[in-house]
Amino acid sequence: MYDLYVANKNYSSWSLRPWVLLRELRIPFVEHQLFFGDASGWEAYRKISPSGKVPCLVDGGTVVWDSLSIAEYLAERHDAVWPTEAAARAWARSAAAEMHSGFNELRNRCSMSCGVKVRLIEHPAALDRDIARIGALWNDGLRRFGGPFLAGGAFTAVDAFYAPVAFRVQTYGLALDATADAYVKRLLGLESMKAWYAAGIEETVRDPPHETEMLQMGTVLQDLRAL
Ligand SMILES: N[C@@H](CCC(=O)N[C@@H](CS)C(=O)NCC(=O)O)C(=O)O
Repeated sequence: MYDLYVANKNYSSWSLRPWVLLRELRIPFVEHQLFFGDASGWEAYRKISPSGKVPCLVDGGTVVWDSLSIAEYLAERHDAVWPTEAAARAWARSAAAEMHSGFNELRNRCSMSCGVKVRLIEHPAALDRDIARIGALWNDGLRRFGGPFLAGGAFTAVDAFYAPVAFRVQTYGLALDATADAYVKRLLGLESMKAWYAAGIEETVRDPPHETEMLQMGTVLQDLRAL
């Protein structure tokens, strides 16, 4: 049985990736949750994960401490993590890597906060470029491999890597074309995503740095989180 360490479901986009992947592939795991701001919890966690960051997967004596590495580790043990067809697999890996190492403007300006609706104060060209690229990439995958998921008929790791973007689109009301928008709705409608969201809005712990960052970037229109 795998142990997966994640942080606050409201905020932690990196944690969501392996969590939603494991859930969608029906791979059993034990979840351990840390909360931002709980200094002693994170201190203890550094003895488990060398980077001290979430997510981290522990499989017996093996520690895997990065979301992309976790996907690859799981792929060595479970068939359905990446598409079976080589061209689809290459596309999916490239798209997941693009998310892993890019889209900085989207990531910095629109930090994940599932339970909140925000109107951005500024909408710079760099953000439009990130959103346009994501829309084009999704359209390409959906058309090339026939959907309803990015690399074909099944949810794979590439969908897990873009799952946090679906929450960002919902929070910040980001405009996408109809095909990309339908894909966001498809992701948000997955049982795993609904469970993550429900747990996220039930969280009462607030992380001041995340809240401050969000308020610097936008105006909160609606806060659906439990008090
Ligand atoms: N490249 C890492 C990034 C992980 C990451 O930045 N995690 C953040 C939270 S979402 C974290 O753990 N921050 C805690 C800290 O920096 O102390 C991955 O993909 O797993």
